[in-house]
Amino acid sequence: MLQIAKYCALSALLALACNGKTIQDRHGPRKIPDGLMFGAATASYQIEGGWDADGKTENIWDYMTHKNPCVTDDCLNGDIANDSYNQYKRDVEMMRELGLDFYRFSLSWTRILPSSFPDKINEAGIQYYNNLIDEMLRYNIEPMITLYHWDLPQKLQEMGGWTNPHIVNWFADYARVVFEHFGDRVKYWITMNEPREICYQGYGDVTKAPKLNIKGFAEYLCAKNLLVAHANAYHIYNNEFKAKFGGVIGITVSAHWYEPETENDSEIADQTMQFEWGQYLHPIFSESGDFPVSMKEKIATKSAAQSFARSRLPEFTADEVALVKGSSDFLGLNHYTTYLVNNKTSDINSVPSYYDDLGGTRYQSEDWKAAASIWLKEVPSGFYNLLTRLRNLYNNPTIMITENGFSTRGGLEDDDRIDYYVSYLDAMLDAIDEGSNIAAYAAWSLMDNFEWMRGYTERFGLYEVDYKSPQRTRTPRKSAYVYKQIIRAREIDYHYKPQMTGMTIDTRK
Ligand code: GBH
Repeated sequence: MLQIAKYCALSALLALACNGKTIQDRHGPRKIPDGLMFGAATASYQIEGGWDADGKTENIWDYMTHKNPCVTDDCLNGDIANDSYNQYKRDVEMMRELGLDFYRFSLSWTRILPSSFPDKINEAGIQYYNNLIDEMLRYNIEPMITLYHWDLPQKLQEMGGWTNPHIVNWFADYARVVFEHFGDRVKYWITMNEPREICYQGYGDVTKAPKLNIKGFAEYLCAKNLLVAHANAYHIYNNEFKAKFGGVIGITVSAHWYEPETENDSEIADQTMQFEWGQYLHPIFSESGDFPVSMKEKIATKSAAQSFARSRLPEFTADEVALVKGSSDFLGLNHYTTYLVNNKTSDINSVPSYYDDLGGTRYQSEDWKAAASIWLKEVPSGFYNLLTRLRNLYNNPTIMITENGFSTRGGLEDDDRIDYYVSYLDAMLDAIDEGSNIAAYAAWSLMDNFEWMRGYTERFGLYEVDYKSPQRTRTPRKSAYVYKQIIRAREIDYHYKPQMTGMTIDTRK
């Protein structure tokens, strides 16, 4: 079978020429290897609502959107969102319709621990997650839980949040409560969703809560503390729960592929990847541990030239390097898109800052098919290239694709989303054929949800959500029928045309 995506991977130019052709050029259906699990993902603040229900207290997204509603594009927030706090049975019904093997969702810290700490455990919060987990298990759908998907307790933020080194204990205490309550039934754990987005966007920029914008400092303090906090949770699970329950635990990073514009740009492309995702993966998955050497050197050199007394990137102690190294049973990967990179240093970066420390310029080609989100273009060859790079860099780790997806402005006929999913799955199968060890794939998202600063203006769902209806009625899009067919047939049929009527529950479940 001709594997177009592979040839498209050769250069940025070829990628432009090849992108989008993959599907038409295929003939017969393509088999999915046995054992690969299919799922869909969501996150607590994006779907639950019930922001102050039954004892839950404010997190940083509640606080920020209440204080300044128009911080989001549509001035809306997650107070009600998809009302999954009440509609969870419908959510599980959708998982059954799709025939999912697993569902990835996250827990709201302040729903479980209203004081942020384990002095008071909120039984109503525990009950909600027990109900959801038990409903899923009734139908053989594996829960995959993310402990932290961005909704930090506001109280902890007021004490510095991820920049306060004490958070490594606060997070560990929260994690232990979670494992104690749900560990008997949940076998897949993710500590953090997307450290770079937490630290850079929230602390070094204004594109996520808490919008701290302390550039060139706060994002690096956050990175170090977050990695130690993650490692603490990993070791708690390993030492206190694993023998009893037998699950696995890892971390999820977001990783774009960065394609050098010309041969002369390959070094800056590599460094961009070291800054963007190597910063979090190298300490855990490399042989040596610690932040990537090139990153440490770049920031130390800049810091010295700027007359700082020490590098703005904090150092790990030898004990911390050892604690963090190897602290993941698998590599959780969120992948959406690709950028081109060149050496031209942009002078719009403030000094000091993460982007000034890194250098170079990133952009996307106008020829790539665009999603509704400004940052998201369809480049399946980038997925193949990224998976190949991760296989080679980190000794072929077990990878769980914990998010992949495409945004529209809404509507049930989402052929662009279908095209994206099919071509990205195809690229993933190319990497598997060459030896990548991929255990799971989750679509982002099960349903439309609160898209952070974009509010409800961008839609990622396999199911459309009607935000005007009190029940937040969910309706399958065309892509839901296609995803269901891929899971049921365990093959990609490039010519499958769904009827889009009579969504039923797969009898297998
Ligand atoms: C995921 O991040 C999140 O885990 C998920 O919660 C979210 O709903 C989903 O993406 C869709 O966005 O605004 O121009 O600064 C994906 C990685 C990296 C994508 C940062 C958005 C922001 C670009 N994200 N990027 S910009």
